[in-house]
Amino acid sequence: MALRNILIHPDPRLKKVADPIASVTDDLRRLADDMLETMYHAPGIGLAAPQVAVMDRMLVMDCAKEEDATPEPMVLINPQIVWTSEDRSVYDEGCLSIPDQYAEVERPAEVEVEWMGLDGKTTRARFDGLWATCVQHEMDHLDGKLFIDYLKPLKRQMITRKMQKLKREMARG
Ligand code: K2U
Ligand code: ZN
Repeated sequence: MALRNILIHPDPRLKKVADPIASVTDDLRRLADDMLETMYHAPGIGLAAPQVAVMDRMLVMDCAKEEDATPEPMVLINPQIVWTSEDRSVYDEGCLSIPDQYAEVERPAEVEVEWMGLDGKTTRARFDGLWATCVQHEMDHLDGKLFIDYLKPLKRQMITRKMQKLKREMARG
C-alpha cells in the first residue's frame, strides 16, 4: 500500500480521456489499494485513476463518510452510466485536484451504473444522494472533465488562476 501524489489542476493529464482496462492484474489491484489509501488519507469520498496520473478507466469511492459509518470502499472498472433520472440535484462540489475550491454543480439525482469489479464480474447498481453525485464526478475524471467545466467561464478562470498561483508557491517550496 502506498500513497500516490494527486495531480493539481491545471495539468494536461487531468484533461485526457482514460483508456479502457482489458483485464484485472495484480498491478491493477495494487493501484486500487493505493487509490483507496490515498483517498482516505486526503480525506475524500472518491478518486479517479487519472488524478494519480494513471490513464486507466478505474475509480474508487466510499461515500459512507458519516463518522460512525462502517467504510464501504467500492472499486469501479470501465464504469458506464446505463440510466439517469429525470430529476436533477445540486451539490456544492469540491475536488482533490482543485483544493479548497467549491461550487454548485447540477447533475441527475440518480444514476444506474454498470462496471467490472476487481473480481472480473460485471455489476449494475443504482446510486442516489451523495453517491450519485460522487460517481458522476469520478466518471467525469475518466473523460478528462472537471467540475469547474460546468461553471461560467469567468468563475472557471478565477479558480484556474488560483490553482496556478498555488502551484507556483508549491514549486518554490
Ligand atoms: O474526485 C475527487 O476529487 C474527490 C471528490 C469527490 C466528490 C466531489 C464532489 C462531490 C462528491 C464527491 C471530493 O474532493 S472528496 C471530498 C469531499 C468530501 C465530502 C463531501 C464532498 C467532497
Ligand atoms: Zn475530482
